[in-house]
Amino acid sequence: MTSPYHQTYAERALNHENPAAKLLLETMERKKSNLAVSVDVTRSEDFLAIVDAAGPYVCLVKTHVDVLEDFDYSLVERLQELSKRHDFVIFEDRKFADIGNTVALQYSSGVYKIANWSHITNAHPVPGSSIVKGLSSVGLPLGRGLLLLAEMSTKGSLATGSYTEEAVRMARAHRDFVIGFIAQRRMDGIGAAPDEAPEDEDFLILTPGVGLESKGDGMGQQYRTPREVVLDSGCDVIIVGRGIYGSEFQPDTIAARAERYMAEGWAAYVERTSST
Ligand code: S5P
Repeated sequence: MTSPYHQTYAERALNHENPAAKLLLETMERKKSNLAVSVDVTRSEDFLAIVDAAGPYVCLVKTHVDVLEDFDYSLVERLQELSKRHDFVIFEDRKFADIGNTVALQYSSGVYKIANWSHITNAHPVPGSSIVKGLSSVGLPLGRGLLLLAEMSTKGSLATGSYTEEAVRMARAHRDFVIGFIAQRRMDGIGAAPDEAPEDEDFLILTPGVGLESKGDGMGQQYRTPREVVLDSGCDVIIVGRGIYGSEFQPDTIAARAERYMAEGWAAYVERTSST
């Protein structure tokens, strides 16, 4: 069987049963974009302006709704409208990290009610597989998908070696809900004995720490180019935040930068899928 590295997003969509994974892969194929925009700003007005400007070029919008100072639930409705208009998937980057019972409450309830609107969310594997059980009790009936943080982009990250391997084993045991990883490279077969990894293993790899103009941010973030991430490391989605919205919220600049990242990410994917 061809490995996911060489398969097209459309081919891989057929292998996934989880609705959020399918939706993401189909959206990537339809829009010819493997770019996700990460929108980390504190004013709803800026947030919506960035999503609207970058929306046509991305397969996914990644949010941190808890940094919005003027959040109210109507923002979610606006975001959902934009998601329909521009055809993108929504990923709240909540990074859950608590016991099963607590994360189930944090996911379903409170101010944000993340499970109601976010197709995809993520969790740190640090509490063990009970975290997947807790989140899945809420998200699976709603057709949501979960990413585990198997690696991080930051300098000195502790998510390496056997921790990363355990994260992959945890995902392998919950393939209905865990659709892939936040990681810096492909994870298929990691941590499995040669006869253990299922042949059809296909995890989605969403990768932050992507920038064309800088190598880092002075606070531990490390950037690689779309080509390094998609072609050399075999990741599926490039996540770009400040590389797209920088320090200014000019819609023209945001659209132009998003278009550039989209083109670079897609060119790397085309090169990858046409190599043997
Ligand atoms: O390892 C990680 C995991 C995540 S989800 N490194 C990251 O940077 N992130 C997130 O990606 C981070 O929380 C931020 O929202 C985004 C990167 O933003 P940028 O502005 O540095 O591109």
